[in-house]
Amino acid sequence: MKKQLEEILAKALSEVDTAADEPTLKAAQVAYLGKKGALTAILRGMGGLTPEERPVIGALANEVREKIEAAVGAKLSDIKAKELEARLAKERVDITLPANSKKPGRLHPLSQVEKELSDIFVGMGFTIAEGPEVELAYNNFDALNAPADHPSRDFQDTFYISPEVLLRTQTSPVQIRAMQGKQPPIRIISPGRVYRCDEVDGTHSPMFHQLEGLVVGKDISLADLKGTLEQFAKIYFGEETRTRLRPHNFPFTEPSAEVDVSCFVCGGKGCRLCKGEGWIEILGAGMVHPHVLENCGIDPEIYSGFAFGVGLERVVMIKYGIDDMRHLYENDLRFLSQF
Ligand code: 2NM
Repeated sequence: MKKQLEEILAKALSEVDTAADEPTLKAAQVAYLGKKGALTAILRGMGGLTPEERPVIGALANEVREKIEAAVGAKLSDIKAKELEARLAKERVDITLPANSKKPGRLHPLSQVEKELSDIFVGMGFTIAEGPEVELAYNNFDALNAPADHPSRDFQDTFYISPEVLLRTQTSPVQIRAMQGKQPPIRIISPGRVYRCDEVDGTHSPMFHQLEGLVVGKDISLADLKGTLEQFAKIYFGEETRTRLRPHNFPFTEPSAEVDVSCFVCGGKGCRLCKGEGWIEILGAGMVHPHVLENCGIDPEIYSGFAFGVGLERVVMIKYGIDDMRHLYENDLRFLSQF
């Protein structure tokens, strides 16, 4: 019987040792230590032993059981550790791989320029004002001193909704609303969409964008206008930029001017961008006409003001050398992703 026990121990230890996974190990455990196992069968047969043999074989059988149990326990931890190791190796994440990058979106170049210009004027103390794109003809024309027979009022140039209501042709009605609602001092800019009944071509669109500015207060002079626009031009186009005013005519300003900046590409020598002129026209401006102030309930004997307007499409096209305005509206990512 002793020999049998020793054989069982040897076989059990070898089976436990070669078990590669938990089910095989459990099967070996049951085969030797289970109710119908080999060791249990031996213990059951101990009734036929002599009283001298019984304690010796009993002790040996216990020893064998303990050894098998210990071996099963050790092997189980071993298998668990190996399984964990395999899982960790399989699920390993390589944190040195570059991230799956998502390309962020961006603002349309028109919106970028609108923001750049707005930021400069906000930095000078201007507040951003907004108003409706569907406007009263009064705010768009009459209050701005445009006589009933002024060519800009022509049905051919303006989208009328009714004789009294239209799509604004400039953002000046926003300034009119500001002056109607408040006594000076006023210092606002009004960026936004405007509409004119134009055929689409490389330099025209029935919808485009403007940014206008208005300052009204006591003793506001042409010097303030020139100084403000000069400062703006230096910030936007570079410190060396010079500015000049050329006489012009608008119904809502007197005097009126077109404003040129020295070419930021050639510095004034003459190049392709400025067409050999050395200057680039960038703004319209002037001193607010006394009639306009009066129309808005502001006394022109006490207050004066200046105003200016810039076309944003024009600024974008000059800044980036874009030759056709239609690129700005076609939403072609091959174009837009360059900005
Ligand atoms: C321009 C050019 C010159 C202008 C005038 C006014 C107002 F309401 F004060 F009369 N707002 N904007 C103005 C003046 C606009 O755009 C080329």
